[in-house]
Amino acid sequence: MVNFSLEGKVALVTGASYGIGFALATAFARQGAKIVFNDIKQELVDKGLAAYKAEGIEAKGYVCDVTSEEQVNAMVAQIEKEVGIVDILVNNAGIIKRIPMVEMTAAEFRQVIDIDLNGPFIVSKAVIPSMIKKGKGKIINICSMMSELGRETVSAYAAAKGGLKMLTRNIASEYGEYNIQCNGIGPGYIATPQTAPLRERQADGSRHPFDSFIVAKTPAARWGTPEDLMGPAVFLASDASDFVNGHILYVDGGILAYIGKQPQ
Ligand code: NAP
Ligand code: GCO
Repeated sequence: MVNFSLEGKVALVTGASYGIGFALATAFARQGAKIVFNDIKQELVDKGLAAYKAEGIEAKGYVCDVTSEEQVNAMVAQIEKEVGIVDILVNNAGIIKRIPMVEMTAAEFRQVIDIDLNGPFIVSKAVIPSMIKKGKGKIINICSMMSELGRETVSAYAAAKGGLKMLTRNIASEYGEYNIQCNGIGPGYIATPQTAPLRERQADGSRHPFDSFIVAKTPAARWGTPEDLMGPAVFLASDASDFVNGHILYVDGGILAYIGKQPQ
């Protein structure tokens, strides 16, 4: 019997007040998981709690910056005390800066690496010891098309997401013997606040050139939605994927397989 249930499991999704993280946490809750999430501002945690409540989900939210090992360790200790050991971790929190590399400051580059790569390291390091004691655990890192491809202006993000792909494989390699599975989800281009600038209508009401470009590059001929990621995430969070480890599951509508539609 294939088991996709998450009944009674504690799922921590970082940066999950809205966007992809919120969608994944909602999917986990519908499979029976207890949801805990964090954001860097109380007002966003409160906004997230209200949004979960509107979905009938009694989540618990914590103010925590994933780049702070002190804040992360305190949050995980509080979760273990108030809710239970984290069974499922989704390293979702992330930012992007779209700046030509030679114009990007070292501080801007470091900030993206800190949140998108150091953050998943810090949070994974905080939850793995209890997963080892429990004899099982699931870690899902939210990678990207930029784990495989580059493009203008996203050097820091691509470096971070490429590193996150290899961190995923290394956690799988180092902790697989403790029945911990660490996999990645590589979303394609998803309609969330993070990509809103790439979809903004032009002054004349026409589509953003990047919007048209992505639709032409995607066999599905559309942007993805956070809902498209729910099923793959439930699979990787459930017992159904216990023999899947170190894998990056691309959920991209086919972009990585496709040369792109020939211009008419
Ligand atoms: P989003 O809408 O910008 O949401 C990102 C979330 O991360 C926000 O809740 C944000 O909180 C939080 N966050 C940022 N820095 C944080 C920190 N230091 N500590 C804790 N939380 C922090 O992004 P999204 O589109 O949902 O993307 C979520 C993840 O998917 C990211 O890792 C992104 O790189 C990845 N991804 C997105 C796409 C896409 O097309 N949208 C595709 C592939 C991968 P604040 O609002 O307080 O900043
Ligand atoms: C960009 C986009 C992408 C998406 C995503 C694609 O500027 O190219 O923001 O990076 O966020 O990572 O998988």
